[in-house]
Amino acid sequence: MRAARWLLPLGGAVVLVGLFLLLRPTEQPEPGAAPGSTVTATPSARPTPTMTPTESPSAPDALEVEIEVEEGRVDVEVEGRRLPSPATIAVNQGDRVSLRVEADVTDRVHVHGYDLLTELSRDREATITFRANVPGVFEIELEDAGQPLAQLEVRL
Ligand SMILES: [Cu+2]
Repeated sequence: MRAARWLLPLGGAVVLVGLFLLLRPTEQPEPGAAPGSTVTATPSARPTPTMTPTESPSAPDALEVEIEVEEGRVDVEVEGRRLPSPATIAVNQGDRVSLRVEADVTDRVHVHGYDLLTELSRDREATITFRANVPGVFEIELEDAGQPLAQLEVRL
């Protein structure tokens, strides 16, 4: 019976210490990890999506196509390489194409589908630069003579 008397206050002390230890850790995280840190984190989340110089109009990455018409004969070169005739100029959708046509006649160059029309003559070559956005196969022709120069194939 004596032992029980000792145990009672001792047990009370253990409970108090236990409560103290339980309460301490719950109080610590509250002020520390609180709303302050989450609020300051969000504003810097998406910065500077403005620096993309890809759509410059003077982009030098255009595919160079040269067409030469002489005495009815047509030569087509892409990036300096001669295509077998009749020529099919294959590009990927979205490519920029720089088309230069020289001829010994006065006529107009017509890029079908894109409906681009440019005059040319013996002393004046035609230059047509465009972005091949429309997929398909289109004729490039000397409009007035009705003479096909090449097919333009725009692949997806
Ligand atoms: Cu035409």
